[in-house]
Amino acid sequence: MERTFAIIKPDAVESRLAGQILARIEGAGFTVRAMRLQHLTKREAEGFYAVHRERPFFGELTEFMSSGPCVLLCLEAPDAIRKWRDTMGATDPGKAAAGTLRKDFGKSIGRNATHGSDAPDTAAFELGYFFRGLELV
Ligand code: 3AN
Repeated sequence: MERTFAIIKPDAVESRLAGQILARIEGAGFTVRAMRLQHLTKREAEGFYAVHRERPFFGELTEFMSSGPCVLLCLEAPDAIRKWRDTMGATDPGKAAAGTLRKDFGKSIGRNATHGSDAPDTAAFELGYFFRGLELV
């Protein structure tokens, strides 16, 4: 079993798509191990995306991620990190494969409905950034 960190981003929550996305998560075979609705501050979003600090879209990204509540999730499944990336689809919804969450629910490369860790080390950092050990038992 493996765990990964996922976010249902503010665009999807605002559009009342969180329930549909959660149904797709469970339908794909993930177990939800932790979940919380949270409106991030700009500073919290900047800390989360610190690896992207030098990217030209860092300001836009952190503004957007702190623009409204999102759903924070710990998902568990065999090969969860890769499986969740496959379920989300490509970063740009215009390039995402048919049947993926970003294809179906994403609006643009920034407003792309969901986030997922890209490797075991980032999953560990991201889960630890948002969830206490007690919430992940
Ligand atoms: P992914 O989330 O698929 O791993 P990355 O690591 O390329 O994608 O991008 C990190 C975050 O930055 C994503 N949440 C994505 O929505 C956002 N992002 C990527 N490129 C742009 C862009 N050109 N403009 C705005 N936001 C972007």
